[in-house]
Amino acid sequence: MAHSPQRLALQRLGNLTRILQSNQRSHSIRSSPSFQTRTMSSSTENEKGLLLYTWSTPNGRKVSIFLEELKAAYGTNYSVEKIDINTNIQKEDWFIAINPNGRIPALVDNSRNGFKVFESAAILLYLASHYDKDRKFSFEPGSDDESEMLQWIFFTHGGIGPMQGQCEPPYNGMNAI
Ligand SMILES: N[C@@H](CCC(=O)N[C@@H](CS)C(=O)NCC(=O)O)C(=O)O
Repeated sequence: MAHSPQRLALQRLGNLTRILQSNQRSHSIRSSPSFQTRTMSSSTENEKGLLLYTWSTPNGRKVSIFLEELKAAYGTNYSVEKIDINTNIQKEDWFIAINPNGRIPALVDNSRNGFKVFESAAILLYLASHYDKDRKFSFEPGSDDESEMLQWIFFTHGGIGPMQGQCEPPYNGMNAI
C-alpha cells in the first residue's frame, strides 16, 4: 500500500533525527572551548566552509535538517559548534558579533569571506540561494512556487514558532502569574 506524503515526511524526519543524533555522538559536533577568552575571530578563523552555531531546539534543528539534506544531495560539508543556551553563552560579545539578537541558530560561511547569517528562516533561504544549485529544495525566483514556499516559511517563522515558544517556561501562563 502506498504511503501518504505526511507519513513519508515523518519517516524522513525520523531518519534525519537518527543521523543528527549519531553525528552528535561522533566528533563532528564539538563542544565549545572556554568562552571567557573567546573572540569572534578565534571561534571562526580556523574553520573552513559552513559553520553552524546551534543547540538542540526546534529553531536549531530545522537548519541542521536542511544542512543534512544538502549534504545528502550535494555532499555539502559543514561543522557545528554547540551553544548551550542554558549557560547564556549566546549573550557574550563574540556571539553577539555573529548574531546581534544573541540567539541560536547562527551561521558563518567561511567559503564566502565569513559571511554571517542569523534568524533560522533567513539561514534556510541563504543556504537555498547558495548551496541548492540544482533547485532540489527551492524554486525559481519570482515563480508562484517560490511565493508558496515563502508563505509557508513566513507562517512557520512568524506564527507557529513564536506561539509554541510562549508555551515553554518561563513564558507560559503559570510562570507569568
Ligand atoms: N526568530 C529566531 C528565534 C531564535 C530563538 O529564539 N532561539 C532560541 C532557541 S530556539 C534561543 O537562542 N534562546 C536563548 C535565548 O533567548 O537567549 C530564529 O528563528 O532564529
